Amino acid sequence: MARDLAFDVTGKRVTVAGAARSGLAAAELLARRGAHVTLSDTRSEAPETEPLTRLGVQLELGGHRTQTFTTADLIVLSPGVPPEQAAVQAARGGGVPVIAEIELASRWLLGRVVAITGTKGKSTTTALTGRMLEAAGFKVTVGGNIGAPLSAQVGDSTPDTFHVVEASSFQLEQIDTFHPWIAVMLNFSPDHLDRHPDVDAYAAAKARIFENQDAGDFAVVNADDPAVLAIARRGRAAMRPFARASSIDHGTVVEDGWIVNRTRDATERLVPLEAIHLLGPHLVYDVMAAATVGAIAGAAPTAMTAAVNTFRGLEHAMELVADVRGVRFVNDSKATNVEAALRSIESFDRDLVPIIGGRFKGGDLRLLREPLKARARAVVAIGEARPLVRDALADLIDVHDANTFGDAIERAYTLAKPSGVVLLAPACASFDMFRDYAERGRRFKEEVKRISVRER
Ligand code: UMA
Repeated sequence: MARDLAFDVTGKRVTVAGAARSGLAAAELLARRGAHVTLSDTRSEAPETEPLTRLGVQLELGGHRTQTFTTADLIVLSPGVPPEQAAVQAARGGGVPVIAEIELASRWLLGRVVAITGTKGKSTTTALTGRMLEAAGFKVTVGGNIGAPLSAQVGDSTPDTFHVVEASSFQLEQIDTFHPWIAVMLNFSPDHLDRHPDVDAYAAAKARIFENQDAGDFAVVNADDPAVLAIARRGRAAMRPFARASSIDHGTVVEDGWIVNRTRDATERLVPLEAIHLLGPHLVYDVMAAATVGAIAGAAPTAMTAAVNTFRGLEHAMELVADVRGVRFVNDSKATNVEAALRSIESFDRDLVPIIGGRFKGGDLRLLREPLKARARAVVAIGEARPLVRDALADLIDVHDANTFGDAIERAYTLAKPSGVVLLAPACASFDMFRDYAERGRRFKEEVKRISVRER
């Protein structure tokens, strides 16, 4: 499905904002397609741009110069660059188009796009969908907000490729023609309120995933989540719901221990629940969403089941790290919002010691009160959000402040002995202490390894 073969940047001046993963890939793609590219970043330290310099990409460091933006023919934003800032606004005001990196890449893709969004579970669903389609023998690329930026995948795109793309609100906010054949919305709850002005703006950004779809496309939506249904109803694509709690007469449901595709006159078995080896019952939804995509794409149930059977989950997403003298350590560093932490906490019955905190992004930490009361021995609070965690929970449950991340893990281990679970489920972003959630998760695993060696 060719997007816009007429889209031509030859000889055009293009400014790319943000010189990290997305920006570097976009700049390289643009330069290879003949554009005069300036890569602009607020940082002063130069990134690794040797191949780009050879392609003629100009580097502008230490801030976004308004002139670099207002004199461009096109601006491409990395997802982490807020579009409200002065240089971008000045250019937009002067009629310069501003697009997201996934929008740029999608204009040159030859294959079909399967885009996956939601507040929680995007990465797991994206990775699993990729595995299922691969197991079924299709040509697949996987990326976007997870792994390689979409711009890095344009070179591999052929008409029979499925591009499985994790799409965040930051990326969707700046699309224009981005047109998924299948768009998946897993769930919706408040998140990223440090970047979006309010929940409505966050929802509006997410809703854009359906915006360019038409009747030949599919919207795979969680029918147990009323917010998702409300957003998806505005679209034109054929609805393919999945649900566990609500009763639906067609779509993907669980029946007799199987994920099945129910139509008005038949039921097809897709994947048995016993093939799922993931910690956390909420992950069944992610498998249902992936199986729905697989069924639409024509993947055989046996291939999908084989992919699920060998899928042990993603790093930093309910990752079982170690069992140290009866205490289990679980890394859910990707639980960067309250809703995600809630699901993570609800995956355990008792003797839980969650580590919560970091940079608060909004949401209501008090939603954790009842689930914690029922199953946690204590909470260890970390980072900038310590006072917020204490205010939300301390009258109901012991809250221990930790000064360093290492202290937090030691303290949680002591509290969880002899047979509890130490769960890193921060409900917050990591940026007050770490580069990103992945670095936080890796540090957690290093500390656990140190404890495990010591306790041998
Ligand atoms: N920068 C500017 N101007 C600004 C702000 C930042 O120049 O106003 C510069 C920074 O100095 C830095 C660069 O922009 O050099 C960072 O850009 P970026 O934050 O977009 O980082 P990338 O490495 O390009 O990563 C982005 C996504 N990051 C974000 O959405 C914040 C990655 O998602 C994604 O994997 C990658 O593109 C490839 O597509 C990460 C993420 O945390 C995993 N996503 C959020 C989430 O999952 O919750 C949405």
